Amino acid sequence: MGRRGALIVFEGCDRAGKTTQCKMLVDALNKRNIRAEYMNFPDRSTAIGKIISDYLTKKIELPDKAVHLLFSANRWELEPIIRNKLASGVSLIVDRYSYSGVAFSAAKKGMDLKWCWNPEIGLPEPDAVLLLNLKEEVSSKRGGFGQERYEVSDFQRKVKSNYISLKTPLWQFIDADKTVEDLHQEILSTFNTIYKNSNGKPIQVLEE
Ligand code: 2DT
Repeated sequence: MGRRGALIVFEGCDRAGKTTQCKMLVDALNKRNIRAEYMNFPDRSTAIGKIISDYLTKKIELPDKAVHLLFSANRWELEPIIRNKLASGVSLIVDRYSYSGVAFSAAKKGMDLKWCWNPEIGLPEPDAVLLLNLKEEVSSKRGGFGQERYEVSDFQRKVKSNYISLKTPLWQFIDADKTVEDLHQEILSTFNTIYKNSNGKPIQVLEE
């Protein structure tokens, strides 16, 4: 039996370059014969993901708590796949995870961090969470927000402060204010360390 894959999560506010960097990392690893795949949450392709997508594009309205549980259920429906892939040696580069789930929902009125974290307990814990950090002055120069729910500055500010509250030793803050290629090189070298350190360690689960 070979080694398990590493579970690496990317988090951060909109426009920090998460998706671009996740995909570049997967390509670079595959070129180096390290098996890796991209995953993203919400995964809008599943039955639950379709409801989430309708909510984000404002086609439907849902109570805050209900939609929070759908985002979480979207991770739980993929949990067996995550476990199988990691066990078979595939590293997963995940674009948003439970931390986005909590940081976004808890930015709403009447939603607290603890309540929001509860349904995440028991999901596979990442080997590392890379938070791509961008100062607001810089992110606002990267073009306007889209039309989806949550794409407004005030809300994103609350999300950012929630991310800070969720910080654990697994987190690594990465300054995203650099060229795409420089950021990629930094992430690649960070990955190498995480990959080495995760060898032989069983996957843990998210705890209270
Ligand atoms: P993308 O723009 O990355 O598709 O995200 N979100 C995400 C939540 O509110 N809860 C979650 O659990 C997750 C994973 C963040 C779409 C939006 O969905 C938010 C932005």
